[in-house]
Amino acid sequence: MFDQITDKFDSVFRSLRGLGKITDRNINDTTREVRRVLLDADVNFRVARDFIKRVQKRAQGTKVTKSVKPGEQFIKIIHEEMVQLLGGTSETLDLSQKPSVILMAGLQGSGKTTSASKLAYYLKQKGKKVLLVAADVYRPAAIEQLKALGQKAGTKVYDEGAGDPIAICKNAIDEAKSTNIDVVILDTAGRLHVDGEMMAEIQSIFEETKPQEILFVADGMTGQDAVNSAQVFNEALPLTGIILTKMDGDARGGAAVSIREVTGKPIKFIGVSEKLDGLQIFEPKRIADRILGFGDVISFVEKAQSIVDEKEAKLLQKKMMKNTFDLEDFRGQMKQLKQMGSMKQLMGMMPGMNRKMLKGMSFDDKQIDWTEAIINSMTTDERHNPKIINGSRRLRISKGSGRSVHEINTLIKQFSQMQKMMKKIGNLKSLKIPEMGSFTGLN
Ligand SMILES: Nc1nc2c(ncn2[C@@H]2O[C@H](COP(=O)(O)OP(=O)(O)O)[C@@H](O)[C@H]2O)c(=O)[nH]1
Ligand SMILES: [Mg+2]
Repeated sequence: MFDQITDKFDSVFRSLRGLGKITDRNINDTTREVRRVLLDADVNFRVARDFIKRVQKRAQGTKVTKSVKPGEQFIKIIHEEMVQLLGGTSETLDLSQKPSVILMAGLQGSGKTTSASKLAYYLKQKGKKVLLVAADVYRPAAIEQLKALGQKAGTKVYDEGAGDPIAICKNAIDEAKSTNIDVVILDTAGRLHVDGEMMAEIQSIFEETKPQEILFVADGMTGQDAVNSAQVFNEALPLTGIILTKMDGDARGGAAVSIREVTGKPIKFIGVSEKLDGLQIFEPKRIADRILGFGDVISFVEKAQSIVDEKEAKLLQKKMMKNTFDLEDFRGQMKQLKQMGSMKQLMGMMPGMNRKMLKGMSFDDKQIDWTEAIINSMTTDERHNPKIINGSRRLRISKGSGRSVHEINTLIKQFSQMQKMMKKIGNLKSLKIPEMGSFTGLN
């Protein structure tokens, strides 16, 4: 996601960081560069222009205040403005009615059917009873596609085969009322291009069903085309939000950055894979971090949480507090780390990691294997109490693991430092493993 734009911002920021003073000259230089980065990423030119103006104005304001790191302050302004441009905070769905109706709108191939099913899956996990409605009646394959996806998501699909889409939607809502359904999702037909007939049809569906949510589904790969069609749909229908799909591809970022400002409507979700679980709530700060190359702490934590067993994590925490964390536990941690992917991938998600620097760095993932081999060659006693590992034991472990004595020394030394650190942390009795929710508002 956004690799190109991120790399370019990275180099702009690198020259900014060394800045001794904010002057008119470097404000102009920097904003000119930022503008070019945005335009290269296919950001709408008006959006780019206005963004630059806001950044310029705020940077001018900081000229007089004495700052320790003027460059960092400049970067902060760009970041804050980017978060605002993306909508500031994330917006949720209005599901206050029973049943609530969600209308999916968009061009053919944008991802309406897929997103409708992903939404159904998402809402089902939140305990909602969902009904998917096959209102794209023009291609039999479209109905079959929705039925298949609905089955996978474990939600009911309403269809009448080919028929009048408006009547189908109304009938489906009637059925939802009598069967205690919480949310009805209307999957409508799109065309390849904006077309009068399609607009008339979706407008009639809107008038007859009075949906609480009208979500415009846009293919994030298509850049400004997505923004232009969003604008047309926004004039025809009171959109309540946007779903930007295919963000797992090499989307340049132009649609994500422009669509909110151009339509005035929030991006509510992004599609990040073809699979049912490939839907994420759009969080402006998180996306701004990604675009600007600040790393993605949340993805990192999510990834960690998907692998780390919660019970095990609690146990480890206890051990840390009691200071009984030993090399055996350490080996277990290494294994989990390995499961999370390559070191390079993980480092890339860490905030503050310079992407260019990362590219040139060689992380040896074998290091983990070697460490594992060393620990494997120890006896249980040695793992529990590394202090007993004297010279002759070191030699034996070295032979057994095929690693040098020097490496074994290093590992033991690092481990004892780690233990010391843990002891300190363990003394902070209030240490808690944060719940996922508390990470979403990360600053
Ligand atoms: N990689 C990826 N593919 C997607 C995503 N959303 C939809 N697709 C694919 O895009 C194609 C068109 O999607 P579909 O839901 O049928 O579009 P519709 O015509 O608007 O209903 C399908 O092959 C989907 O699998 C996404 O977020 N990521
Ligand atoms: Mg479809």
